[in-house]
Amino acid sequence: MDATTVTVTGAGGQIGYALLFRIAAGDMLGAERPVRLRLLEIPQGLASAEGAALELQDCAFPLLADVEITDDPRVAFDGANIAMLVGARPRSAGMERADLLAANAGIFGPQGAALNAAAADDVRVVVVGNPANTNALIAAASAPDIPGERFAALTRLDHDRALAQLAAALETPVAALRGVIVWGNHSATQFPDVAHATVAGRPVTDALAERLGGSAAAAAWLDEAFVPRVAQRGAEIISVRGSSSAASAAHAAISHVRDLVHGTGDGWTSAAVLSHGEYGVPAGLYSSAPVTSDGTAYRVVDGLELDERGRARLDASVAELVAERDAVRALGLI
Ligand code: NAX
Repeated sequence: MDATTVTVTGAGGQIGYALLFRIAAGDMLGAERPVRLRLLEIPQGLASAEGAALELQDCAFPLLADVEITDDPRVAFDGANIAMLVGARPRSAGMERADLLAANAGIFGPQGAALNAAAADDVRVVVVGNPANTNALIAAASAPDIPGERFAALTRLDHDRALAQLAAALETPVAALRGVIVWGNHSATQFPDVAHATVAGRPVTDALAERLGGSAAAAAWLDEAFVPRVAQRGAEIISVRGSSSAASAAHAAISHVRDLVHGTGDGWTSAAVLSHGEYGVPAGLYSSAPVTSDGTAYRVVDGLELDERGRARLDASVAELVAERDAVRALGLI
């Protein structure tokens, strides 16, 4: 079987360290598929990526065909079938939102252009680095020859966090849950939605109402406990662990690509994909939605009902995405 070229940016960082070994082990593309890893770093991060490459070698992974490390995006994306854009500029003290967007446009614009010039015809891109949705927008805008549907921003971690919180509240295995959705931006405005979710085939809202003593109590738990817990879980991890989510983010990125290339089967998952206007989200934004894949691309599951509460929450998150897009436009970055 031909090797698949997987490019990981920010490969010397903590998510990179949790990601590379699982890709090389076959967790993402399958136990039959050889992989060629291309690791992109900035000069200060090269030594860390080189160290990870030495350890990859020491694992003697049967599927790992090759590892190349570079600080040149054109080299890193040469022939890339899968591009995982993890490296980003974090917010530093005193940085305004416009500065953060501009700094990241300075990363994701050139990377989009390099993807456009060098990647394989079938390239699929997932953006992990924050602000992920708008970074995906910038990268896609800089890659005019690559269909915008090939880009996505990761909201699978939010989706998995929502599943885990529900499973804990209902004292049920995660495997019994279906139909959770994360809408909007990968930020505190995201909307983890259970309106279509089921537990062992039964509406989650009914199961919650039974457990919590009525539908008003269930609605209050969703608004006051569930949604904020999921949306602010990243901050909770930082406060407990002392650094941001790494292994769980890497796992979510692996799951995102695995389900994209192997298909979602009979369920859906969540990813921030290019909007064509579904659910009133302005076309051209990358907004999280329920998605399925047949093994070629993620597509939005259209036609689900959004109640008034859901509509308001999605609108608020989309307003934030519109503001980010407008700020990037005002800076002449897209
Ligand atoms: P680290 O700071 O550990 O690693 C980032 C790495 O990226 C560093 O080694 C840095 O040298 C490298 N880098 C910076 N600019 C680069 C460039 N232009 N080209 C190539 N590499 C570059 O951060 P880590 O914890 O790995 O997080 C990476 C990104 O993921 C951050 O933006 C973070 O906010 C984001 N996250 C996104 C999540 C999601 O669900 N979408 C969840 C986890 C995480 O917060």
